[in-house]
Amino acid sequence: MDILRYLREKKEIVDRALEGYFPNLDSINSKTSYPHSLHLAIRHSLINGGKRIRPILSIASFEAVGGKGDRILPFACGLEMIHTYSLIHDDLPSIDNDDYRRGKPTCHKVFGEAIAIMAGDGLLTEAFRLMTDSSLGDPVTILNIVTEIARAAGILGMVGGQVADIESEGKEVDFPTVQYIHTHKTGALILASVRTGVKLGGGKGDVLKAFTQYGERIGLAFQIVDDILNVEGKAELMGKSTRSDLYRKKATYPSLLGLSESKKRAKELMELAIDALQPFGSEVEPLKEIARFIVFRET
Ligand code: GRG
Repeated sequence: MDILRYLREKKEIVDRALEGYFPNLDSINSKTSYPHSLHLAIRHSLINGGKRIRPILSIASFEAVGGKGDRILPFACGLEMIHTYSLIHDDLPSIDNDDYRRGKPTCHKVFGEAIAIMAGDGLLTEAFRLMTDSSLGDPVTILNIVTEIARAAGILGMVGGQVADIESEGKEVDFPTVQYIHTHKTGALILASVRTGVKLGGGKGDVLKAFTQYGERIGLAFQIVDDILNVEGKAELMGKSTRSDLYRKKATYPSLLGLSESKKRAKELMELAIDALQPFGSEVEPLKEIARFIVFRET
């Protein structure tokens, strides 16, 4: 299959849906979308940017287990909104202090720190409003999915991993600490994206178990590759600054294991992720290709 075409088509669907949830520029400039700065800051960071890997994973998983229709879209968009909030906050001067993201100046560079913090908070909260819409399916399933996403995004997941990451800067950390950072800061939301699609599509038992293994493996591989790209990626392609991990003395796979071992581990995880989906047929082909894309990507 042509994975680049698949990713492009799914990204267009996600982008269109995201556009629909927020006021467009014309209505922001009219008086209906007050406060304008908040809406402009959210649009700046969310619209027309990013690979949309998390929402695409949720859609691909939903469809792989037989899910049909658009019910997945509010979850796909909610996951992307949570991810975008984390990027806005991650870039703040008190955290990574980054100037570029998704090919543009970071949110706080354009709108100031206070509005950037609020744009992140707004996206996080709005994501949950979107996902708890009771028309999306059986309320018990919706509640179960939303609880899992909250767990993955919060103290037991992404926020916990981010704090461990911040506190590891400049220190010599051991391998289990790096593993904790990667599986929580990045892996948890990726895994939740896969499991959201499976659960909403009705997948249970051994199916959910196999997709969970897939999600855990690509989640870790994603952050290892992010570490590798921070060392040898091209900033102009990636739309964000590179080499910053070294400067900030971050706990990363390359800093602990070296580049070549890190690449080897990322490829091993990719193979293991693909293996986890071996019991299934052509319906999981997009997910297998996404695993390869994650490891061989340049952005
Ligand atoms: C609450 C103050 C406060 C901060 C929270 C939770 C958090 C900040 C940050 C999470 C850490 C984080 C940003 C993890 C994700 C790391 C990562 C791999 C980002 C890049 O993801 P891509 O490549 O980016 O999918 P695009 O732009 O393509 O969406």
